[in-house]
Amino acid sequence: MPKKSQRPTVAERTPAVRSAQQSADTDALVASVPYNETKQAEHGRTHAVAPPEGLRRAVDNADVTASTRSERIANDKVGNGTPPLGVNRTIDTLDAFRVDASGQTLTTNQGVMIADNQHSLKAGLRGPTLLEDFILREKITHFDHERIPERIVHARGSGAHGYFECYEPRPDLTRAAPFQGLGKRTPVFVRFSTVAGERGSMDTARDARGFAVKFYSDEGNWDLVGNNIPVFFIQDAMKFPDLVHSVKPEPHHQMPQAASAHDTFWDFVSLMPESTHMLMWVMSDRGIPRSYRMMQGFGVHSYRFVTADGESRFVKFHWSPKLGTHSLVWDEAAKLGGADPDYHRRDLWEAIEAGVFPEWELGVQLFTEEDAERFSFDVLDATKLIPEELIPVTPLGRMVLNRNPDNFFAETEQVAFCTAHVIPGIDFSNDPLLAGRIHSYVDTQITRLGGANFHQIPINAPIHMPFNNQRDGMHQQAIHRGRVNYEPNSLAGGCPFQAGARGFVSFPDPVREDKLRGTPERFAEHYHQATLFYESQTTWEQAHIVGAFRFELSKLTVPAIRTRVLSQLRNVSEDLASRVAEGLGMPLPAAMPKAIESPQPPEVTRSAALSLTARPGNGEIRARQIALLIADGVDGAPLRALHALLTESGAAPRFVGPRLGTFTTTEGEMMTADASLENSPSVLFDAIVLPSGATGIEALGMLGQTVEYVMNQFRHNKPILALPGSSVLLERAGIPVARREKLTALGVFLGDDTGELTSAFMGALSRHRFPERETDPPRV
Ligand code: HDE
Repeated sequence: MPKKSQRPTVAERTPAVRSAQQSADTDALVASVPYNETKQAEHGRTHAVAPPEGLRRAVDNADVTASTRSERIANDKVGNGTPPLGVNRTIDTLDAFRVDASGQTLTTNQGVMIADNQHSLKAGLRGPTLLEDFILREKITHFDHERIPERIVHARGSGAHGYFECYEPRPDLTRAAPFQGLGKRTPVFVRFSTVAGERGSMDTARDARGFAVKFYSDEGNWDLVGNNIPVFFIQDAMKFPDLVHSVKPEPHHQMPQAASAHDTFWDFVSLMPESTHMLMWVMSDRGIPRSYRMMQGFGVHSYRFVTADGESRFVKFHWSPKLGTHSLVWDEAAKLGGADPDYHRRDLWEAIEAGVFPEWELGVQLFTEEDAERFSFDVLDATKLIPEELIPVTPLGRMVLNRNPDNFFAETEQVAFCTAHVIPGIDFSNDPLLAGRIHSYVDTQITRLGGANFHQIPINAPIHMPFNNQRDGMHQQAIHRGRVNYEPNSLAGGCPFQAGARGFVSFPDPVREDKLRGTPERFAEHYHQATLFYESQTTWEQAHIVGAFRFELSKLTVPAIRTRVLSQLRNVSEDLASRVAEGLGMPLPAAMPKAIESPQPPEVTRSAALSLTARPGNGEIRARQIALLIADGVDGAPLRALHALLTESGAAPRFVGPRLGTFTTTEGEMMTADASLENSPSVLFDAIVLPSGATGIEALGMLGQTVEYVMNQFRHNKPILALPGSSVLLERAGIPVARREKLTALGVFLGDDTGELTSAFMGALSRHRFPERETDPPRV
């Protein structure tokens, strides 16, 4: 090819000259590749683990790789006629896709201005509507197709944008891009979810929570699709459809919604003893988190970290919330389902809107093949965790969520996570559950998001530009320039060419085995870690587990399933099994026979890290919801002072009255209610304040809703501040007020000194709950 400087510019060339030049340069380009010189490098082990870069040639004349020589014709639609060489615009930032109609007129989808958006086109004012009304038909047709299939599991969820920040470069552990710079920030999108419920189901159902993080790294998208529980129900992907069918609403009548408390679920899990460990977690308070912001996340499976030198270690991922791990209590969760089905969605949204950005630390448990061999359990078994006593968690960075989506559908609904989305430095283990997931997630998007091009939807597109020879398909957004859609090629100078060792190279894990369907021996031990979990809980956490099993099993209609579950629980703990049996009024059956007679003994029988109390959090009360009850005749001054103090601390105090509107305080001032006892029941609040002022107290005391408020706050172990004189409201709710010190220790503050009470209350808020208050059954 002639040198660039000697060539006429494109404008100088006549069409005939351009055409001749294109042909000559094309021929020269192709001739510069007389044979496929990379062919030799496609064979042998050395190249398999360190593949070479692909064949390529520079192309000076853009006409050579163009689809058409007319590509320099410009207009408002095709652009300015500058061929986009080496660019894939479909990955533009979300800003490029945001739509805002400020100052704009209504148009059809074809950009035609709509004169009248009120009326369909009719033959006469009272006449028939005309088929030619393309405006009406376009509007209705689009509306008819607004919904897409919901996720088959994890349908209900909420998402937010943010970033992952690396503490320090860790090339010694992995070459994965997010871990390669001091303070390096990688954009993320996170979606939290429940598993079983449908898209409109309540947030507070007892369930595992999804914790899916998409890292938009500069080496491609990495999705860490985890849960708030470190283990799973099953060991092999083959059982996933059975598990999900059993927990979803029963097929004959589609009940119950978002609940595992029904026959089919317990029938299945009691025949699948490997689910016992996960059952313990779901029946614990982990199944009813206070907030997405206050739960841990886990990658669950063993993955691999791989360094640039090809060194690999296994890794388990842990997200740990800065606010600590906190949960609801069951009675509260059930009531919240009615009071605010969007409880977790609202909490996440409002916290981010308020600038209270949720934060988690990402840590890893790192272990070698040899460590894995030594353990009494198999690290490929997703029903087992690795106790932190065996392998501690190494912190690598933090994640902050600081931006709500613009549009729920475009971002949160259309985001497509996939365990197969890994980047250089991250690889898989042979966990058979993970293998099924690697297939499932892409597969499901093809139906859910309408075809194979879902990766081009803005929220799913990487920031690292994708180039390949995949073409066409439903909803293709890219307009691929040129005629080359295959590799190797010489007509496009070999581009796009393979990256060689710079790209993703699978860790060369040696495999030489018989082809068979089966499970390794160590997978057959089903109970040690369930026992470990139960034994590692505080007494109140154990009581909640007992209560949860009792509740769930009490909902079954087939007594024999209850019996079977009890026999399963006997293999976990005699204490647990007998307390659940007692609560159900049933005798204890014989323990279920175990799949393995003499398993290896467990290394750890108690692990402090498994209790929620291991992570109290940083004690901050920002974004916590506090109700201050008001009515005509309350003392305004102490309430206003407290309101100011709470606001200053970043909490979200709200005045709650018998109705909305204003009330007159004892000082004769007006006080406005932000919410009413009717529209905002006490379950929505983390704490309440009962006012002083005899008339106001009397007015509130007349209302059954006040009694309910106080009763529920007490039953749900949340702090209660009773300003002077208001202890009568406690009494009406059945709370014995005679032993004041005892109540103080239980987070109920009453007395005459407002200042003292306030400081005790503020301290109690950072503790969240006082489970010491509980009795089973509740006395209040
Ligand atoms: Fe999923 N899972 N899963 N899962 N999962 C889906 O993918 C699947 C499993 C998890 O916010 C689906 O895009 C199989 C474990 C989360 O969009 C689907 C198996 C863990 C989310 C799917 C599992 C998860 C999903 C449905 C067993 C914790 C929501 C829609 C082999 C580590 C992601 C979708 C989001 C979603 C399949 C087991 C977590 C059908 C086959 C274990 C957080 O592809």
